[in-house]
Amino acid sequence: ADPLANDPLANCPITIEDDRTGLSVETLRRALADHLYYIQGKLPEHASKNDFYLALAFVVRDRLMPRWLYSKKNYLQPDTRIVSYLSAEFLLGPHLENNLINLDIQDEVRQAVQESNLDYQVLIDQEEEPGLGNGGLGRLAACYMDSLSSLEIPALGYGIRYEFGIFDQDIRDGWQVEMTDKWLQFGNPWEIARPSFAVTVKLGGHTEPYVDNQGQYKVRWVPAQIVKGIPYDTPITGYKVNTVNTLRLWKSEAPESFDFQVFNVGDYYGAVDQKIVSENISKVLYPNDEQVQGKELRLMQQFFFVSCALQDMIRIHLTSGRRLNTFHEKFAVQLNDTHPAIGVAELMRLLIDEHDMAWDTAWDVTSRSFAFTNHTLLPEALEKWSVDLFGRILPRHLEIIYEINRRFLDQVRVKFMGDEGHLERLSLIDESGHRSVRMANLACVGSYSINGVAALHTELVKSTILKDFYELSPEKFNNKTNGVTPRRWMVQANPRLTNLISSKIGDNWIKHLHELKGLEQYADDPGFRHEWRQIKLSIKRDLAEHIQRRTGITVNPESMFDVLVKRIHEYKRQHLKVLHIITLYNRIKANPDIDLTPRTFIFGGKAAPGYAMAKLMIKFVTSVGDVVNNDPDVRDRLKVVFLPDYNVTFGQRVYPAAELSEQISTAGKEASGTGNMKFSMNGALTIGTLDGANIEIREEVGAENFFLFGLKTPEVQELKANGYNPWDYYDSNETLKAVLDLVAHGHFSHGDPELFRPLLDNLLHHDPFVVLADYQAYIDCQDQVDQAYRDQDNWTRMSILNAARTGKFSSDRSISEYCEDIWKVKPLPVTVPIYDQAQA
Ligand code: F58
Repeated sequence: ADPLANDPLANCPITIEDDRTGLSVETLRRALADHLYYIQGKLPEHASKNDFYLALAFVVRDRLMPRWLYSKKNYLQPDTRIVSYLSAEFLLGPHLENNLINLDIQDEVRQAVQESNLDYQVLIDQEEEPGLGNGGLGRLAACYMDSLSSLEIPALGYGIRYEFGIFDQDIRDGWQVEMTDKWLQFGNPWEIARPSFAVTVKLGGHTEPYVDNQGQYKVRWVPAQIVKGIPYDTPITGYKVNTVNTLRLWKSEAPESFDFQVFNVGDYYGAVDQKIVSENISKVLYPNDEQVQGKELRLMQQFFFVSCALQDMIRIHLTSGRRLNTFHEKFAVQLNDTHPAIGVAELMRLLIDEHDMAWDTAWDVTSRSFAFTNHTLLPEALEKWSVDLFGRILPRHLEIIYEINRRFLDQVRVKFMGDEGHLERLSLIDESGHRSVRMANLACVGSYSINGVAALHTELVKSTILKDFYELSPEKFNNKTNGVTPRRWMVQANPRLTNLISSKIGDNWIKHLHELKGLEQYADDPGFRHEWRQIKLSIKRDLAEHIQRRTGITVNPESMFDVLVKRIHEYKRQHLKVLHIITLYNRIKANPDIDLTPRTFIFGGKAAPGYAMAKLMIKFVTSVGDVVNNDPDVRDRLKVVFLPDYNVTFGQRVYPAAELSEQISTAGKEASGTGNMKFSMNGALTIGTLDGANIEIREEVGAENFFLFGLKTPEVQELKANGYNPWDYYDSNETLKAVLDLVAHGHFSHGDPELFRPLLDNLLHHDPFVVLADYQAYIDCQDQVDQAYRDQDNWTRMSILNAARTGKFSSDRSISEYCEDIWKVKPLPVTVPIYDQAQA
């Protein structure tokens, strides 16, 4: 049944402007007042900034609603193929301005807000960003949703509606302090609950065999607990198209019927406990990046949202009038890392146990549905679950995994006859020590495509962590270099640069980023360079003001803005950057009149709450900053700033203001990086190692416009294989020795030699990320940066060329490749009869 066939609006098109769809300034102004009055229930004189923000958000939401409804309607057409993006994280960032841009109503809304005597920027800044992700992986999912809509691809994102997203970070006495992120406390105008599509999810208990009424032997899962998943839908607008896809996030609740059962037998407190357990599942995002802990609740989260998603997809498929043996024709299901990999076993269970499908058919459907993206090479980030824990939560899935494994290993035996090593490594079960389920192996066996996120990363995946799978099924492996959306990271974040670019080459580049190439011809134009530089300077001034407000530190907008923002992790080497700062500081102390390029070092990023070394690295940055910023000899030539609570909103401020982008991970450790792309697009030059997508950025912008340093991946491997001894570097390098000794003597810790001892000990005796081995190369390269910055004209030229040559790093390019090579899905433009008839 087509639920919209009788849409009264469709049959009664709007031909005059009304308060829900009208776009004239007058109508928008009236709509704002209307929402304040009737939705917020406030008179203007009693309304808070937030009330006005919410009213405005509803005005905008109204205007995307017809597009959203007709995009949803398309999902239900029998032959619409849909991309289903499964991700435990979606780091969306604020919606309001993004939607204004995509709907192309920014000017009208700005004017209506102004005529309502309100400040546009104040309302925009009011929005609390949904921080439902840790870092790159979650943000990538958000960029990909944007591109899917902008490219008019029918897509559904599925994830978890965490009540508390990534913690808010405060810095007290130089240390990170975590606070809960109460993003929902003042209401979320961008979501619509859909309780009528709620599903139930089982957990725990045991399985038992039975014979069904057709005489078939089957298995029944008798759960210990049932939870309800309620979907909350958020619209994902495309840029200047009708497509508005849906991000469907699931909230866990206790099912009424279930706690009544307990209640009836008199166990009231038991019922309350149960309710708490159920609601806990979607309570909070785990704040670890690149490090997994085998926590029971985390497994429950993963299973919960994946089960909800697959049940929802099955409902959609059946509603569109098709049979389940064609599920893989309806949906291309992308696994964003191994977090949703349990979906392979869950789809098997749903098809076999709940929809009576035979194993072979179910496996055929399942293994043609899933595709898997790997985002990491770090061994500590590879998900494994102890068999005990797994069996306690998902007893039926454990049986199914054993059966998948049995059949899989039979095939492996044929291919690698007599080679036990292959069998051990390919097995879904790790039998060494405490037995565990290997989620990457499950994802590989159950997927028809396996991809890495940058060219180097994909090669390393094939030659290291998934080598055996590559040898077994090379045809499954492919690379999809990451990308970022120019709508958020240029148009929204950097309107001034956007306008300048569009004034020269038109605005087609926003949809076709390769067209930025057209800027190359202006790289030598003195007038254009001047404008380019003035814009950068004005943005730097704004950031300087923000830094002053936020940290009390005064920075010089004319100094070089040297930026390192990303999660805090040893492999990302924030400490290497600090060693550079101390090196410059020592030069000044030795020779106070030394001529060096004034720099402002801007750091930002969160440390996982349980990662002591990362937290100490934050303290290291802030402590060095305290000394350097206040030493009169420095004469403000160096300023070190750690901006608390780095998030999407702050990213939008900092990328446009940056002149030097720090991408200094140990070669072979950063899968891709995506911040590197955002900087480059906004005209920052990169200092970086040959790691992740840095390699491809350098290829695109030209080696002469990129500051390269450091060991290459094979060199790092070789160094370590030959017994790397960091102490040798300390011993033989006077400057490095002076830097580390200064720290050891407590110069940055009020004389306390203990504070940074763990950091120093680690560097001098282990140094797993070869910081000391790369130190001198980094310093030398930074000296070249210093020299290059002195020639402002040439620096600007390089800056323009960087922006002009980043076309490849649009997420539109990435998504087009996924669509063509993996998903086999084509654009499906959405028609909206309300508008189309009105226009006719
Ligand atoms: C990141 N991974 C990679 N993981 O580190 C980065 O190189 C890459 O550009 C990005 O993915 C997108 O492909 C990442 O952000 C996480 O945050 C996980 C969160 C959940 C636990 C395991 C890490």
